[in-house]
Amino acid sequence: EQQRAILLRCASGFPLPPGVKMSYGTAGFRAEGMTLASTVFRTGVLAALRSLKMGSAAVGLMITASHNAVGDNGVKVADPSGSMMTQLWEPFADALAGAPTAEDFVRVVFEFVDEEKIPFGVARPSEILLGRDTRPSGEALLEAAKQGIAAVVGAVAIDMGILTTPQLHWMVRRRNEGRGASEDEYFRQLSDSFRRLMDLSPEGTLRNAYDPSVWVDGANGVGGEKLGELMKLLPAGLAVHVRNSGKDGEGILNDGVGADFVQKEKAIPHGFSTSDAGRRCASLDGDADRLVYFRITGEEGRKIDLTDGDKILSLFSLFIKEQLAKLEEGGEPAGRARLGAVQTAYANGASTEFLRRMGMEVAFTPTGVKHLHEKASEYDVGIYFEANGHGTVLFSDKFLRELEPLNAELATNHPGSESQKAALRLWEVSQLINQAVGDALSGFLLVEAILRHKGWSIEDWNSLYQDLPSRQLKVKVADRSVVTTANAETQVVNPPGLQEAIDAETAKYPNGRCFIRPSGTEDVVRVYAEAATQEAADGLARAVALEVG
Ligand code: NG1
Ligand code: ZN
Repeated sequence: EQQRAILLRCASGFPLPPGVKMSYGTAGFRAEGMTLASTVFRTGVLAALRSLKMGSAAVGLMITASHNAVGDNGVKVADPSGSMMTQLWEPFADALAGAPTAEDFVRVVFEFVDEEKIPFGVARPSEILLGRDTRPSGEALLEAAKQGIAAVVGAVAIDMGILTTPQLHWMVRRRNEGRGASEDEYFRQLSDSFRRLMDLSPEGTLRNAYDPSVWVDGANGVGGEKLGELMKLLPAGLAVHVRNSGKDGEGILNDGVGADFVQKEKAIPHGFSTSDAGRRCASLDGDADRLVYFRITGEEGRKIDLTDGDKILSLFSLFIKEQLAKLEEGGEPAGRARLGAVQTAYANGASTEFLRRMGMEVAFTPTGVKHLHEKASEYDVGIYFEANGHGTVLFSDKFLRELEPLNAELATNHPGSESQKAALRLWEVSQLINQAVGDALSGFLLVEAILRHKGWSIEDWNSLYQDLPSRQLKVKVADRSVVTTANAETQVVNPPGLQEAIDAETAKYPNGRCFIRPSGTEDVVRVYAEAATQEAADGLARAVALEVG
């Protein structure tokens, strides 16, 4: 009863603005920053309840709108494992956020508490780790989250400061493993495993086209600054030049910069020019959970060669498969690990074909890392990437246990056999790459380590396969929720007749492929088309966009 009174009093301080309809979409709640205070307060309550439900394990609450405009903001919850909050709780999140009055809100909370048998008043405090990106609305929203957490008896907020999204997920996971979860430890783990991977590069590689200099577009967000800190710990042998780091005067968050811009527009971001032609460049998004590479071509009429998430997936798959093959040659059981790649319908068709030709198992899920992550965790080694550059590599406990004895042996038997070195490399990859969620900083270091290992330039990497020409469009509609899909979003179910119309358009184009789905983060329906030529892909996307809007 006391809890009910506290919640009611606190919630009354955060009324829902009229006309706001929130839904826990692809990546939490997103909206104009100033309209979000009520939603963030309520998400604070949600996070506290989630922790109570999970035996008071630490959970995370991140305030960010990723690649969206600087005026937007958003909020999402990380589960104790460090991954996205279970989808089973999303309907509750929607109900909480949508409750019209404070009284309704409290009623929804207590109905759910009963239903889920959430224990109030347990002895062990529930910890909610808080993070936010650099958006100006972040500070006030963080305060709202703290108040939401404070309104739940037994819950405590721990403010971890300004972070990348993957840093917060990493911290939550580490904290629940009973290991150090500070930012220093994050940087140390990444830089140590990167250094050891570099030390494991073969002596004389067949090719030697790797250039240690790389230029990184920080999207004027949190990633550039964090990369700057990480660089202080990196060994010589990698020269990182950060641009768009968000310092005063460098430009606006995600405005003509960042991974989303580079990938969707296939254009040169601000801060880069044709005088950078030929250089290996990378681009992070606003909260540093996406990574793409690009090379400015300097060719007439052509802006950049994009090396997207699909190519990162292909590079990681190739490297890991090679190391597993060495283990197998050495007669190690770990070499027979089940390796899988996970993609969405946005993956370029040429990447899927490349992976399959390489002998990879490829699975498809709907958009959103929560789906990809879950699928990838079914493999011994599961690699997932969205074309936009969000992804990581997941290692099962069973697989890591098989590697451990090999590592111990190597330590006492230097320099070790090829299979032992392969085991050690895979072990270091598992330490470097974020096991909680896709992480642009750790992904970046893994790309660099592999390119160096292979002695490859960005062109070598890019020529693994040629992308099929593609086009993505956004269509504004009155109500995007009228579009529903099935089969990993490749088929429209509603409105009736629309899929037939898309099929009819697609049939007009050789090698055509096209699908539409409502965005979970923006008020649009997305159209994706692929075809034999760029003109054809553009034409198909435009024709289908007309059917939609
Ligand atoms: P929506 O708006 O649902 O398409 C976008 C991305 C997702 C994912 C989320 C989270 C595309 C086509 N979609 O989702 O892949 O990254 O944002 O930020 O890039
Ligand atoms: Zn992001």
